[in-house]
Amino acid sequence: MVNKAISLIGVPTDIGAGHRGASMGPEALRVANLGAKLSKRGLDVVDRGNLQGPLNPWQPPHDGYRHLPEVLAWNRAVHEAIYAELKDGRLPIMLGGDHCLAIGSISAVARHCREQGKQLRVLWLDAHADFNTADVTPSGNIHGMPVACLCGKGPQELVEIGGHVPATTPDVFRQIGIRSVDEGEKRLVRESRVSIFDMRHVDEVGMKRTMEEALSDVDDNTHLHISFDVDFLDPTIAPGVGTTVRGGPNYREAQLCMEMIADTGRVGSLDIVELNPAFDKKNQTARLAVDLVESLFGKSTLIR
Ligand code: B3U
Ligand code: MN
Ligand code: MN
Repeated sequence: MVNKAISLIGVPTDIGAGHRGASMGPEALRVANLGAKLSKRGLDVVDRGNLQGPLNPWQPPHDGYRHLPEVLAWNRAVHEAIYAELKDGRLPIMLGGDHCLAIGSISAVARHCREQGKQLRVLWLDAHADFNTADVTPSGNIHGMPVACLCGKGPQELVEIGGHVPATTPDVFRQIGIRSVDEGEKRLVRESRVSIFDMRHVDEVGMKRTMEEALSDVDDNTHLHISFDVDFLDPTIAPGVGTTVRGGPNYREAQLCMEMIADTGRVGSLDIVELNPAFDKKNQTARLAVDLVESLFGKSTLIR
């Protein structure tokens, strides 16, 4: 059974992104009624409001990283907030914000799992592998680097968030929906052996088999963390993100993906990131994200 005590934590920043606007993500998700929709499903939802951190100075990269001190400050705040909720026995949902914030959230989840003797699995739903390092990044944007950082490849201060280095290992990740990986990043991903179910795989075997494979070793001792980058979805249904990449899952594929994760009953924490209202139309992408999160928490189209 999924934990019914849910805490929403807004993290209004675009500090790691290549476009401004993901800082408005938390409010767009609230306007799309995320809290009320989950409450209606019988969940006990508390909105903790927003974390605070530095403004975006919009500077070019230094030594391969953009805004490293600010990214560090936001991620430290995220780590503490997410860890506190888990320690309190609650299920945190981080309302991003850009994907660099997953360094803080997942390092906190990993710390909690280590202390509780739980097996951590991270389902990384994204168009991108987010495995860049300073040496290979085309942009210096840290939202393209969180998986590498969590696996110990990155600037020391970020890699050390949460105290345990590395915070996680590549084998905890299952990446789904991937279709845009930079050249140098491809080599890193192959060397690290992160398990990737890219769109070619989804096209060939379908979402059903993809999810069966991605969830195959989930057991009663598994804590599932879902890191939902909204650019996972096809841009025709989800235009409200900074970096659209065509050829993503359509509505029904995305819905099945969420329903199959829900069926495990092992969801323990969630990030919703990269939603960018500045690129959206009438909040449709936020509303779609909320709809899919409802599926993740058990809303089902099943009749039988
Ligand atoms: N891989 C590119 C682009 C990118 C990564 N994540 C997003 N965009 N959202 C980079 O800049 O690292
Ligand atoms: Mn991402
Ligand atoms: Mn992405």
